[in-house]
Amino acid sequence: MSQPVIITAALTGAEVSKLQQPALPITPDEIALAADQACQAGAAIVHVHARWPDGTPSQDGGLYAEIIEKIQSRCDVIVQVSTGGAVGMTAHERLQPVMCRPEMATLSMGSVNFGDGVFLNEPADMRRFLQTMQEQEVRPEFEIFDSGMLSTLNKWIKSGWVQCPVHCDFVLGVPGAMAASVASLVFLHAQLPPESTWSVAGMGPAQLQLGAVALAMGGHVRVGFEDNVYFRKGELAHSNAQLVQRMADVARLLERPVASPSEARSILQLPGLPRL
Ligand code: KMH
Ligand code: ZN
Repeated sequence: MSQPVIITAALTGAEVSKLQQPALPITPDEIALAADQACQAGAAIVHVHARWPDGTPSQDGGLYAEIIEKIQSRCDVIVQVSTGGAVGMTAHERLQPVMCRPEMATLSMGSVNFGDGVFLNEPADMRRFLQTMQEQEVRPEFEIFDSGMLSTLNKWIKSGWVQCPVHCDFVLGVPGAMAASVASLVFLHAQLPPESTWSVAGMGPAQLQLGAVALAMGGHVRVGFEDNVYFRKGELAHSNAQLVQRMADVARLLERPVASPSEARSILQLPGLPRL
């Protein structure tokens, strides 16, 4: 039997608006409900961004604490907070959710153009993010938007700052970053550190297409409104759970069982809850 696939649901993101996707979860209650529904549909991890009630992206620690508590009171899903936040936020602002000690947090491995903006990740800030995650025992998911970012991660491993195995997420198709193509995925996959686990987050239609490729390659998959608001061309998805459910169905067709949160913890070697 093939290894179970970990499906991550990226529920909200920092860029998508309710105008683009009316079902976008914004408040802590909406995010917790969306996390629960995504978990029931097969997500083992939820990637969380917070928003203020008017939809503005926020990295406020109190808001994240409320979201995490509400998610955990509903289901056992692994909570992965964003430290990417939104373009233009300071590193100090972005790091706040790590202090809530979730099981996982993202760590973007370099700077990249991001649409009309620049997603800035200075080396000293990245090191501080890593150190804080290590101190707080929060497992990083290394976000790779371009190939130089994977070279940097390999250098960190060589320097002994990071121990293998690591978990990477290839974020493909952001305008300004690496294309959402099979060639990109295969190229990056060949440079992964030994024993790594990895997932792919394809933007737009590539969410389904590269997700299917990752399933065939033995990788894991991220779906959800942060990266794609459509179910198919011209038809909005009606929930994050719908996108998770479809990927879970494709996985089963390809004979990849869908990992529960506890199976995902064992694949990723996470110590598990409780965290206090
Ligand atoms: N919103 C992007 C600028 C992350 O969550 O860590 C960065 C991002 C990455 O979404
Ligand atoms: Zn994100």
